[in-house]
Amino acid sequence: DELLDAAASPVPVISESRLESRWSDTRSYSMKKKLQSWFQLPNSDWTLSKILSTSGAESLISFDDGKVTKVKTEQLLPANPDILDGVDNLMQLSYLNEPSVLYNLQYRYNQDMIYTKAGPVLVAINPFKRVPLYGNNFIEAYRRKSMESPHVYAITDTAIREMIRDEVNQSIIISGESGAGKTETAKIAMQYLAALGGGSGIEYEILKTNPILEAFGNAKTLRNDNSSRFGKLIEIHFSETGKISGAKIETFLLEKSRVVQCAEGERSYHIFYQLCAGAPPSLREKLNLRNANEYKYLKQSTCYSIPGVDDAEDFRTVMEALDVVHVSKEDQDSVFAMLAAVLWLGNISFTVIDNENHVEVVADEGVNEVAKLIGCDIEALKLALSTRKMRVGNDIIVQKLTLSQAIDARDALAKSLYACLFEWLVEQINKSLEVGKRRTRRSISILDIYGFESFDRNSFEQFCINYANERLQQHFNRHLFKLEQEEYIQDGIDWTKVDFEDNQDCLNLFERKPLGLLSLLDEESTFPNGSDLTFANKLKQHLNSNLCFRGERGKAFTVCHYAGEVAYDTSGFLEKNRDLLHLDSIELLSSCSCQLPQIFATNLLTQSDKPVVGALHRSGGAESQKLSVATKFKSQLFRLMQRLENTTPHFIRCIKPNNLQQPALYEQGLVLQQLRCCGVLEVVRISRSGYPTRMSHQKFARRYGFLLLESIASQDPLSVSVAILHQFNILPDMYQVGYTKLFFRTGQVGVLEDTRNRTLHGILRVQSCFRGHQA
Ligand code: AOV
Ligand code: MG
Repeated sequence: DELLDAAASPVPVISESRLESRWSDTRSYSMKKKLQSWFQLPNSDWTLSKILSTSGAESLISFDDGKVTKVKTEQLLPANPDILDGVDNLMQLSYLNEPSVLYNLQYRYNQDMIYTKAGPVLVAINPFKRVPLYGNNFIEAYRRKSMESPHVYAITDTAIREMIRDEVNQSIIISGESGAGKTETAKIAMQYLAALGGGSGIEYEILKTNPILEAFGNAKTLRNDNSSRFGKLIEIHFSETGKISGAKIETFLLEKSRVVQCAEGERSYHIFYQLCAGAPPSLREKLNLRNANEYKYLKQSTCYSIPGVDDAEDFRTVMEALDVVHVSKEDQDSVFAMLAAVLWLGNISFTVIDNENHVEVVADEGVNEVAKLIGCDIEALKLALSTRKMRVGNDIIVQKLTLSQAIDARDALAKSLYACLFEWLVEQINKSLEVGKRRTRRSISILDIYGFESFDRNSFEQFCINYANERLQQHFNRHLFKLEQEEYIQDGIDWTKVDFEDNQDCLNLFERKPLGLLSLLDEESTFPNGSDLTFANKLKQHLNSNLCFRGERGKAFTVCHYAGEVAYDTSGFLEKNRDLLHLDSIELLSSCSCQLPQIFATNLLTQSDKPVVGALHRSGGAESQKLSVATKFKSQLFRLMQRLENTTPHFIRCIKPNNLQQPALYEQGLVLQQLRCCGVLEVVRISRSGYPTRMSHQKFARRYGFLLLESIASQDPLSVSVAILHQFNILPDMYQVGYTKLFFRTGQVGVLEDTRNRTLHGILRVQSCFRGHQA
């Protein structure tokens, strides 16, 4: 808007030098000097070309380097006039085609302007380097509104203002694929809220929850060195005077399998490496800590460090942060003891004792340490990991476990310990940030979940993560679509509702009962003879006609997500969905002398509907029956969506410009794929079918009035505007006149703009001729 406003000054003068200064690179400037169009190169990147001539279906175009070639005219897409280079809202583009959008974002990105609006949505392109856009001076500038270019600060500022003005809860919803920058963006938003709503000191605590949750809930993956492995909603509450009064954090489905296994090149949760590297000597001794490479759980991926990350230093940050959120030193010690216990659990091994593969626990340092750390009897621990109590009729019998059952029991205990610890920590943090019971309408929630993931091998975790993203995408679609249409209706223009193609089909594939992915998974998980293979077969049997589903060979299936196809391998699905912990293990925990294991045991038991002995599992063991992971996650997501529905949403779409986590590398294809699938282009497409360009009657008259060839009777802006529209023969279905604004279909203003530029350049030439004469 700034650009357009400046150009619409009453004296229509644009000097060449001013135009040129907008291009630090003069080469690109000469490239763009004339009317240009986009041409797609064989590598799929788009490049600007100049149309020399067009005859029928063919055009002769020239490139920057002077090469001339003949192409099909349909291969060309119109480029925007120079004046629109680097506009800060994509809505201002006359041509909303993909190369134009890509070019505009890249133009800005190259100058560290990583934020751009796409209509109401903020697009953030990950710079993978420090950019000089943050800190107190910027916060102050956005607060005073002396700075208006798109920014997380600006969108957060809007949220605060709307919260106060409308007394409606707000939400800032951040999405984008893994590594796109959601978590960083969430922190930047929190920084702004803390700065504006600070004063009570609670804002400091809120900021300190980040290093804690990242240490316990983030890990290095192949996509992101600091990948969130849980979803998070933080609801920040404000007092009547606009000061932060408290906050509440809700977390979603932590990926607990990572504790016991992770892929080559990835790491387990940061906190383990931090503890091993940064624990002070007294703590090391107390926990009998080793280096990370001496723990089997950490060793399996042969990746211990992250470039540029100092785990020891980060451990100190976490300890400080725990102090700030009032976790007592004693509790902190218990937390570290639990972490060490998890690590030592992984080192527990078994020996086979008979030819039926039954095992005993090897009496070594591993069991000793675990027993010491959680405060249980060594023999009880050995029994819990190698046997299972079963009820047969009225008798309880003890059955020995096979090697693989014992390993599963051990890993299940490690996973449970860690997940319980994570939940407990969040609970402690929430106590510290406590919001009064009174519900106000002054809160801002920030949602930062794990981004869409597609690896070579995708398992149950990706299945859940991508399902969550699918849900979120729908929320995004519905809201943007609704808002878009509301503006038309408000300004009184004719508007037949545009049906928007959304991801409902894919959601149905997941959620439909009884023949949806989740239902079928649950059903198979309760069958005594169900296996990953029977599950996969059942999917193929029932879902093959679904367009979003494709059965693959063996245990695999593919889902067509909004963000792309993902092939899932069902290996482990049932086990992970059941997420069973033997009652023996829960009993063990409740027998511990340490406080945390006891608390965990209680929580595990209350989470279960009711403990059922000997009923459920094919192995006939005693397990606590509870809701499946998928069902629990689904209802959690539903509740989340309900809560978000009651807020005014503000959307931020993070984009990853390359897969190498490198600065200054903008891969057009990758960006385009994200723009397409994560909905930005869909917002743009909605705008296309609508009237993306809006200008007030006044502004339109001011900007183009001088192009009128005939003088008209009335000088009021609307009459002038209508006269311009007639003169330029803009067809009636290409625009609409609203109460306050003119609404144009895409491309329409481009024609006017070209004429205006040509006329202005004409005036310029005349002026410089005139100056030449004078000299
Ligand atoms: P994510 O949250 O979207 O991924 P992150 O927020 O963790 O992604 O960002 C990944 C990395 O990108 C960060 O660790 C930073 O190095 C860099 N980065 C992101 N945003 C910025 C920024 N504004 N300025 C500088 N560097 C940035 V995942 O959690 O994997 O979905 O599950
Ligand atoms: Mg993240």
